[in-house]
Amino acid sequence: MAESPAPKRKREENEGENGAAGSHEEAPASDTFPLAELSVRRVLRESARDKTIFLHGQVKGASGDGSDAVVILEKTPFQEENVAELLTKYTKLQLQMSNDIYSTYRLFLPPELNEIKTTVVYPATEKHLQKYLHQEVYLIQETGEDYKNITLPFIESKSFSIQWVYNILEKKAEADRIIYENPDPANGFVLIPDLKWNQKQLDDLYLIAICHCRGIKSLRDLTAEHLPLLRNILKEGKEAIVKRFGIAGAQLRIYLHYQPSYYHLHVHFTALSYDAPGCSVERAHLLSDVIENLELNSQYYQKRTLTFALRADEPLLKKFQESERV
Ligand code: M7G
Repeated sequence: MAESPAPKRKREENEGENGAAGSHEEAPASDTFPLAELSVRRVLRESARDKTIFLHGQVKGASGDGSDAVVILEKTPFQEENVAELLTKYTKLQLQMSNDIYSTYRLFLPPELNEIKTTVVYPATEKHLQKYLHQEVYLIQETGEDYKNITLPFIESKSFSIQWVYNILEKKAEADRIIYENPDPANGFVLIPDLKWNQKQLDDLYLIAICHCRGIKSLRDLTAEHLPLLRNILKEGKEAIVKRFGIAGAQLRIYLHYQPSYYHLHVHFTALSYDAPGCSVERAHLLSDVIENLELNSQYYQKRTLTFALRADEPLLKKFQESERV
């Protein structure tokens, strides 16, 4: 994305306060994952296009207990303001081929200009391994009845822990990363950079708004009663993002996932120009549409059929197959 001068200025102004360049982003040594002790078991998924690899490993050695870990390595987008540095501070330029006016090279950079975003889930559960494993996908058309009979009992027994969500809401984790908060217990929320975003460039901007109110599992639970909460998230989330990052509401994609991975209501905010993972039509529901649908009919999301994809070995797919709904 070509950054307009205004957002760029915003980034620089805020770098010390919230940007990843700030030293507060570096975890204390005791919290650091022992990457060197990881033995890689298999590649779960890989994408040449996204320049990402998902690894399943196990930690051995003194600090590890042989538990599973998911490690995601990702080459990050270029930062416009650093490109000039890349071209002057490189350590080696190796010619690969040359033909007439065309040539290709291998450019070697000093480590500080060559970082890899690394996301760790440790200890990882079987469900985390499945989440990242590349698999065939199947489309489910879940009626309101299917939700009550199949999905709800399943998510009540088997969904991911949402402790990380409570840690954010209770300021036990990531408190210094909060971009905005409306503290109202019923209609308030916390806006925070998503795990997927390193905050170094705006091209792949990704934040999430997590509502304070507990017990709203997903889109399926929403009724007109939640309209004040949803309107707050839409309006105040946009205002906070334009203020902090200089990106206007019209350049944001604001949506909920159905199914989500974590069953505590949250809303995704991504840069419109960024093809964010999970923004496909079978998963993303624009918050503005959700609000209008609830204004038309309070029971909209209890009644209508919702479509989503499930991967081949997800246990929920098995439940739909057992009920002959796939
Ligand atoms: P989702 O729709 O429930 O699932 O979204 P998805 O991960 O399949 O998209 C949850 C969102 O929360 C995702 O965008 C995650 O990247 C993000 N997320 C997950 N965790 C465990 C954390 C976390 O610990 N901190 C933050 N800031 N974001 C997280």
